[in-house]
Amino acid sequence: MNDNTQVRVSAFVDEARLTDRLAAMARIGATENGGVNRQALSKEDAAAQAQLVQWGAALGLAPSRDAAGNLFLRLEGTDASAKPVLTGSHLDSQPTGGKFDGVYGVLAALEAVEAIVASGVRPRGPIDIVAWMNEEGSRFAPGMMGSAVFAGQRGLENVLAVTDANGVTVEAALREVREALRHVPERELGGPVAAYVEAHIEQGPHLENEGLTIGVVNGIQGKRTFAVRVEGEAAHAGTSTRAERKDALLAAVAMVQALADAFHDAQDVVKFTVGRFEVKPSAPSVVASLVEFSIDLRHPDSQVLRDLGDKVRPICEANAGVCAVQVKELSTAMSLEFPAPMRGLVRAAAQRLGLAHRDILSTAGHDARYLHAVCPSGMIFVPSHLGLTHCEAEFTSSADSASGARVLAEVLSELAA
Ligand code: HGY
Ligand code: MN
Ligand code: MN
Repeated sequence: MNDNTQVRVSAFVDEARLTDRLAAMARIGATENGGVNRQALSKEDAAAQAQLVQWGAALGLAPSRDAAGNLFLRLEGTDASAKPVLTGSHLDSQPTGGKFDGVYGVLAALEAVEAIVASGVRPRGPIDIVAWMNEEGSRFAPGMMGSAVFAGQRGLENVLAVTDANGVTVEAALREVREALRHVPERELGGPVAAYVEAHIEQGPHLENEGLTIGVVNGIQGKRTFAVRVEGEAAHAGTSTRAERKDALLAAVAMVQALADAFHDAQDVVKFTVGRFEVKPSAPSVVASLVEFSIDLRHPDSQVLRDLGDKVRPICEANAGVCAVQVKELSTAMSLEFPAPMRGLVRAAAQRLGLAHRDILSTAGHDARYLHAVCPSGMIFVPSHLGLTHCEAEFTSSADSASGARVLAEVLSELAA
């Protein structure tokens, strides 16, 4: 930044502009109950990316896309040789997602950069706004594909081969999105990054319950995800006896119950979720021949997560009975703590702006997990009304959205100085 860094770039954040853009994005993939269905690499995702590129163009930001489908908008600095500061989140949503998860971080980044431009302060290093490909992992599992490939934590080929429920590969879906954004130039995958900051909704009730505006995110709890496949035999519901059946549904139900019993803790810290449970042929008079279900297991203590996660396979096998079972671990990520200097920047900006804040652990996962492996990273939380998220009722107020963008603008201007 030049010598007028005392200019408070946050003063140029425009609450109405941010609110209008959040509302405009919410119309892309809008569901009838007030949420969004903008799943990764869908036409809605492509439309949201095109909208972001259009807003960036009005600001003179140069768009680019990498081979993993991550989208970037660059504000050039005065020193072209300096490593870029990255800021953003994701545009994809859950099938019945909310209007803020992910997209808030992308639009807060755009708002913060627009405030920096409006302030007249020139960053020394470039600032890249980023929309990571497939953070949510709903259509293509596991999530955080774009940031993991960018950070060299997952191979591009491995990701391109993943298919959705209809057998469409990430590679084929990426081609369609690339076609919709054919005017956006390609860029190298990865590359040096000076720092990464992600603004995100809390996805929990604590900030609102405590009357706070900003969460200084000190870390992200660990998470392990699995895909379980239980194979039995289809049989007639009226003529096949229990003794001769290989009922995949009853075996899968026994596995899920045994896992829930094993992971039950009185402190309610373990997070065990079976969100997807698919039965085939799913016909009322046919004994289930196949069940495929997901496991999402989380805990802030990495050793506990290791110990519990290592029980998944033996518990499934012990409850398979006469059926066959395959357990595949899709992702393994231990708990992490963001570096103190990054947390200090967020905390100091909140203090300067007179915003009530506290340190907070993220129990939700974020792309910042993978950036943390390659550069100093940090996160800024804003309150979620009633903690509601991954649902259509998700809400963050305009005032809180703007406050988060102000903190982000301050932090970015210091990082890119
Ligand atoms: O699942 C998560 O924690 C993130 O919201 N995708
Ligand atoms: Mn998110
Ligand atoms: Mn999410």
